[in-house]
Amino acid sequence: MLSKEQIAQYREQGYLKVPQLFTPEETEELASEMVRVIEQWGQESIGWVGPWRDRYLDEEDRLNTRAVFMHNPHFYSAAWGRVLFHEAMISCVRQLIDGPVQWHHTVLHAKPPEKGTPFPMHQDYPFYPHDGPDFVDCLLHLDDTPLESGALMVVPGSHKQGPLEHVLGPDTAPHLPPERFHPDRLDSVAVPAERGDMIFFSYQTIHWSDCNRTDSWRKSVRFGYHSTALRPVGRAEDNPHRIDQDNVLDRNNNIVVAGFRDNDLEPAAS
Ligand SMILES: O=C(O)CCC(=O)C(=O)O
Repeated sequence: MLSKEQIAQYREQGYLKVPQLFTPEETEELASEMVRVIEQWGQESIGWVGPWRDRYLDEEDRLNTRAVFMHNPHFYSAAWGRVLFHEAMISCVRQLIDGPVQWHHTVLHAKPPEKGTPFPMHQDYPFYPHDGPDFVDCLLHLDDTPLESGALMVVPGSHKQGPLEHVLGPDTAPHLPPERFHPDRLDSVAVPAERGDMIFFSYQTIHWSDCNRTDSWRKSVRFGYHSTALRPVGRAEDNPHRIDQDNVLDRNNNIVVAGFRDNDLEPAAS
């Protein structure tokens, strides 16, 4: 259970760290299963691409950072399927957003030692826009994550501005224009964490993180959950997150993890 103060912090600041939300045993199982998933199915890349790299990295690092991203670890590991219903995590999410809750995504962001990629300032909203604010990202730390390993940095209170215009396009990950939104221009606070800690943040909170310069991996997994009342917006016809015209619910991410989804959809036109 979150305290009133913790809930108030999330509402005011747009983020909240809950130390040791996962027990050491739970984290150990998830971390070792994730290493197995990475070893068998993972692929290294340089990380997010785009013009932002010129503004965040020196010439040598621009092409040499490393990252492993992995969507849907439950495709490979039952432990990662069970965790979607993790009682302590879901009970926190229930306190942060109204009504029944549905799972939206699970994604690993792993920064390998020494050259682990940074992330530019951005909101998560443009990655999966929906028609309301009740969308919580939950970042589970599978490793100790001190500042030097590229800990999460957030801009407190930035979620209150709502969705901001991002640099978009086929050759870039969505990011905020660096002329206005850059760590040199906009203050942010570091949220270092330990293995088993979880950081909750609104998908409208501006955040970023630096390179991992340590000699250890920095792996974290983001779960996205939202109110069942939210609908995806601004998605193309063929986008899997789009609600089907025949009132069939989203096929890919319609797992209700808390409460009951009432049928409030318009009847299909015959
Ligand atoms: O893991 C991080 O440091 C940041 C990842 C990120 O930007 C995100 O989860 O949207």
